[in-house]
Amino acid sequence: MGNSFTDQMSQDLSLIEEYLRDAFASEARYAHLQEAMEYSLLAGGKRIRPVLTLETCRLCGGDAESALPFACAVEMVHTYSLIHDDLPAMDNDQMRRGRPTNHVVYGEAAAILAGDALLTAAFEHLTRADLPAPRVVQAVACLSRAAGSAGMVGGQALDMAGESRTREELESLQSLKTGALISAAAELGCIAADGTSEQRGQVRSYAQALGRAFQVRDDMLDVTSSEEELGKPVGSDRANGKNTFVTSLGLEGCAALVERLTREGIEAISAFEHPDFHIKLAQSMARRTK
Ligand code: GRG
Repeated sequence: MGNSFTDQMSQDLSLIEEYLRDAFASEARYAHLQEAMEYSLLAGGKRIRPVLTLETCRLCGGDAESALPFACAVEMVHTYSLIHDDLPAMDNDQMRRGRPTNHVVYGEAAAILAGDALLTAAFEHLTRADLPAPRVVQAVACLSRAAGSAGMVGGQALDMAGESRTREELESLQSLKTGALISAAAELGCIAADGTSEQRGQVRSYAQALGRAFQVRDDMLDVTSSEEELGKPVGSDRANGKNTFVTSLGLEGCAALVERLTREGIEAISAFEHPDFHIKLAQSMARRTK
């Protein structure tokens, strides 16, 4: 595949950045609302979820660009979740994506509204895809389920409950809080391409393994990385007395688990004819340093 992983990734990233930059640019500006939305949405971020949508669409035989509104809708939901997660009532974090958090700059009320508006805009953007209506309906069903009480918000509620938990409980909390949206990102690509239910199952298995590895790696980086590298505070899990994969498995155990999950993900995606990008993505996620 040579350098084509990097080329493909930069091509996807330019499409995503351009779409996100334009998404609210021509809207009427109400107080600081749109500015606060764009402050977090355009602050960088790895864009793993929208890349997964575009590439999974391609993997299932579709035209990746047709999935761009789906891809960016997921990034809007993700950005809203970060803004709300950083609020004083939740994690009370001061830095995110290398800059002061949304509420630190715009105040709590504006940050809540920016998150609300990004969440609702995501669903409007799903409907903007130039795809047959039944696929758009499936996309709405997929994203709403993953983002809501049966997915990300449910996981966040468990996390906020703050009880000490076993490793199994931690796994199921994380699969809701982080895994559900990562899986939806990939499934939306399959939906855009009108993939078969068998393909959707394979894509889901890949994304679930990737999501689990992603979270374990995140816990490792909270211990081994720096605020400069991550763009957000480190050591916060330990400071908050949180039970993490590192506290239950140690760093070496975590590294082994990331390896195993990455292998599982690669196995699931290898059923496709051209899985090269997804394989490289899983490997680069396992080694990520931010
Ligand atoms: C507030 C409803 C609500 C949900 C919050 C996802 C989430 C749920 C909170 C984020 C807390 C957190 C740090 C989780 C660890 C894994 C994770 C989702 C990290 C952030 O995602 P990245 O690394 O971030 O993809 P970037 O900035 O690169 O997009």
